[in-house]
Amino acid sequence: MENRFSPELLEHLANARRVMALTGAGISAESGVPTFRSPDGIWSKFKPEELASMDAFMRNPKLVWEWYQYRRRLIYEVEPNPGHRTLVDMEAFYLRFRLFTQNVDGLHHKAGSKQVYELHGNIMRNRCSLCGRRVLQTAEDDSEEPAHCRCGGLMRPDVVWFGEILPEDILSMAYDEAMCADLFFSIGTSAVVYPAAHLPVLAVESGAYVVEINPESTMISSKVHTTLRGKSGDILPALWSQLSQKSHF
Ligand code: BJW
Ligand code: ZN
Repeated sequence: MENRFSPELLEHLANARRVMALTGAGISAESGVPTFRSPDGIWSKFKPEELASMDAFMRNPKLVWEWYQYRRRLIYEVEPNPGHRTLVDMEAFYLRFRLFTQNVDGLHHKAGSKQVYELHGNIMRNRCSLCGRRVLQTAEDDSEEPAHCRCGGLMRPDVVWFGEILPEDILSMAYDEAMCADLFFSIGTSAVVYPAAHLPVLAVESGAYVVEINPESTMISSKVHTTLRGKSGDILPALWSQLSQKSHF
């Protein structure tokens, strides 16, 4: 097999002890889930401020609910791709591997990753906007507007909207991990949404070797050690396979 990756990168992969991966919408693109900011992404058809904020939900709960129902139907139909599956192999291989995702689609779990930290929640769960009670969404639920909780509050998707804080325990773990990692992957994210976008930069500043996998240049491309240009569903398996041959594991 052709040696596509630098010896330096393979050395880092072979010797890493603490590995962190941060994924974004791009890792699910090859599964058929649209990204947010690509030319044909979700935001090209909808304005985020009209849909992904509490203000928007309070203004027009039915519209926001319909948008989430549309996306849920799409996500129920799709399967993880080789990019997701390579992260399952990495979790099994490394002594300490932590996977943080901005994605709400649950595809890492579906691929078989055991421990996934979801920074922006999960689209298949709902949460009461008043008392916080959480309920799983069923595949059969084709409601056209949000239900009321038993407390009277409106149920909403259990995701993190603009202006809302991320789950504190998960964010705090992400910061700790980024500061201690010796190898960090930033995969399929435009790195424009904070605080998640700060994690790869923090990892660089804390001494990790940071690898970005993305077909396009992003806000962090000039700051990381290596950028692998291409689709994560191609790059991740190729990288892992080349490493396996090098290390004979
Ligand atoms: C491929 C590929 C392939 C294609 N293979 N790659 C500091 C500075 C400035 C602003 C702020 C700041 N701190 C907070 C803010 C405000 C705001 C923010 O960041 N705004 C920016 C837009 C400027 N952040 C927040 O409000 C956050 N809350 C917060 O900080 O609370 C504290 C606070 C509160 C109030 C005031 C101040 C502070 C919350 C952010 C929540 C984000 N929520 C969303 C929606 C989730 C629910 C849903 O899905 O509906 O999360 S927005 C959306 O963006 C979604 C994503 O998780 C997130 C990131 O997007 P991602 O994953 O990077 O996707 P894309 O589309 O942008 O990029 C895809 C990439 O894939 C591209 O690069 C492609 O090239 C690549 N790609 N195919 C690999 N095959
Ligand atoms: Zn309630």
